[in-house]
Amino acid sequence: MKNRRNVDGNSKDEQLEQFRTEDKDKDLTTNQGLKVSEDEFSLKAGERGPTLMEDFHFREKMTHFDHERIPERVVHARGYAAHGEFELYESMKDYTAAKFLQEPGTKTPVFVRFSTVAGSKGSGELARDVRGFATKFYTEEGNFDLVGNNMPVFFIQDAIKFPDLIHAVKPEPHNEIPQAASAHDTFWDFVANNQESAHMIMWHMSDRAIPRSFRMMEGFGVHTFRFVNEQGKGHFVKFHWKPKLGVHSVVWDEAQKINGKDPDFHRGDLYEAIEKGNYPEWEFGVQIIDEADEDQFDFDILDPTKIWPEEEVPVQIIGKMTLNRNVDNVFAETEQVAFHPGHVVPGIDFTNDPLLQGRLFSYTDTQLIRLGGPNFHEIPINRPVCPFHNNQRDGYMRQTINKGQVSYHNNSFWKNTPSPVSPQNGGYQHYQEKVEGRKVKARSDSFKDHFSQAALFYNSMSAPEKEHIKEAMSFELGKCKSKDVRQQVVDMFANVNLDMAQEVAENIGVKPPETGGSEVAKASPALSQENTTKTAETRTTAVLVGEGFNGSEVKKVLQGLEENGVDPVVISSRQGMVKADDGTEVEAAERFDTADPVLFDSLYVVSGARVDKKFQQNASYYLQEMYQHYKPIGATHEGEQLVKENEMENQEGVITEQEPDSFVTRFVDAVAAHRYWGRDVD
Ligand code: HDE
Repeated sequence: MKNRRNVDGNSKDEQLEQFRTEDKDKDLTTNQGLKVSEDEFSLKAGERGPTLMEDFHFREKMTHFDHERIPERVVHARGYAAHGEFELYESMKDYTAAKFLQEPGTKTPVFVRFSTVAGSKGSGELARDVRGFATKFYTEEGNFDLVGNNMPVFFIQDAIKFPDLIHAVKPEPHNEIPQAASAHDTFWDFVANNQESAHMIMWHMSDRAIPRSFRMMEGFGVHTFRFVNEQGKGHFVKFHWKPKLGVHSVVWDEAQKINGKDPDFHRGDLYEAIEKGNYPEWEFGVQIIDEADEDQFDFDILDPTKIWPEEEVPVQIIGKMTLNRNVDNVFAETEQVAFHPGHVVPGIDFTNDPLLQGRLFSYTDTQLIRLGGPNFHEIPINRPVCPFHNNQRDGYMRQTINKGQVSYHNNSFWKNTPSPVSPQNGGYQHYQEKVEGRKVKARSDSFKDHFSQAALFYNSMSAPEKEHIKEAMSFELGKCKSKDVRQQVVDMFANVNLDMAQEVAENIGVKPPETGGSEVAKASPALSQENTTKTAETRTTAVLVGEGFNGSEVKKVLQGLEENGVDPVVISSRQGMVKADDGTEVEAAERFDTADPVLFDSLYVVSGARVDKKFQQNASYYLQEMYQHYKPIGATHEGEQLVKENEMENQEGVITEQEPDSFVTRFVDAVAAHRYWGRDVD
């Protein structure tokens, strides 16, 4: 296989092309290339006799099938990925020597895998959970993996606690319940007894844990990394992905229903968006702190349970990532991709964040068991697009045929090649940080404030976001059987906000804490989703159309919605053509029962002159659900009557209007507003 030096946005695709195969219209053969004449019946001694050992075709087919599964990831098992490219806007030359961050306009191929953390490979995607956001940059200097999450902090400060955290959140070992959920005793017992989790729990209880779409999540490198420039000078850096569509979520009741109606909701959304050419985009941002300013903050900048508030350390936008191609084969690409925070390029280095340090060990180790040996870098999706040569040899499934006599260093036969490369010529050199200290198993005092930023987060939330946090906490703790755990947790969160803890305590039947509260009064507006980009682009609307609808006007509305980037899906009592009185027809892509209101962002009720009672009941169910979930509702023609019957006329975010053009304008604005939190739905 030829590797290339000049990397552009297509380099990875071209490399993968060598491994793709088309089976369509081909002869059926065994894996040895032998043409097969019969694939329905095994070889038997007589038509009703036993199967014979010599049936090599049967044995090969069955054995391969028997070995088809590999272990799922111990965390982040449920994931979905896509290809794309990263384009640099702003040179980072002053801060880093990384080649892909030098020249504005440079394009680097990327592969991104999103995931939930706790659930198994087949679990529902709308679990209340952190989302993985892992990006592999295939640069000309080797792969750089930014293995991040959609939340900027983490539950623990030291990697040695990771197995404990994951054991606590995974289904409980004695009964393997519950799947893909943190709402159970062991998780909350862990929280109460590991109070460094406080800040992350606030994020976990917030709307961030139930994203509307992978396309509408932020991504964070979480740890403090280090940029190192050509001169060897270092800067602390944090990485951010900011979605062009803004950061959006669903509400908890919806999330639970979506898990039943469409457990593939997030992957389906990403796949369809890419197939339709609505390529998701994120801007890439960096926060940079000078080494001299390391101690200038009221938190330790190496503590992974802390953010650097954007108002104190601005996020500089330096590039854009676009996902523009779905995978050809989920197992080959999405399942076999192996990320590792230790995959870095010259100019990017680590810091002493103890969580990051531990991750550097774990990721290779886990691939060895998951992918079955040390050659996982040869799997097509994992190969760098630049050449790689060393003296590592053999192992299970080795594919490279290394020619020649030498596989050691130093050697005279090959004049010491493959030879190390000087840092001036692109050889990786670890940052020469001066380190002194005793060997201790201890936590730094500067890592001991667990509540200030948890309070900062809560202070930064809008009123509805605060409500959601209290509801989420009440739900999760309400699912804990142990009253003692419930009590410990509310007592702990009294340190974040006393009112919040008291309200939750009232809900879950434990004693409201009497003292507590935080002295932190400041807020970081950047943390609230109320302040994010809002747009109607790519939002979906369920359009309920019945027999005898007003053909020409409704067609005009549907066209108007599409022109404004809204994606209408026509739903009726039956799939197929629905007839208007003027002879116009629209096609219902879904029936009431194959779709569901929780699967759409908004509702447009048309109804029709000849709809039956059942249609009206279904439409009322859609109206009620949409209303309860604060979503935009529009109605024209007979639909207006249904809105009246459901007592929703003139309510917030409910648009009734006959004139098609002005209906489109008003409805699109409502769709762009996303949710109407002012509705009284309790
Ligand atoms: Fe991971 N994590 N992690 N993690 N992580 C894995 O590696 C681990 C942490 C993250 O789509 C595993 O290949 C330790 C933080 C993502 O393939 C494993 C610690 C962050 C993915 C592992 C952490 C992450 C993983 C399991 C504590 C955000 C999925 C399968 C120090 C910055 C990548 C695998 C994909 C996966 C270990 C904490 C992100 C076991 C020990 C913090 C996005 O190696």
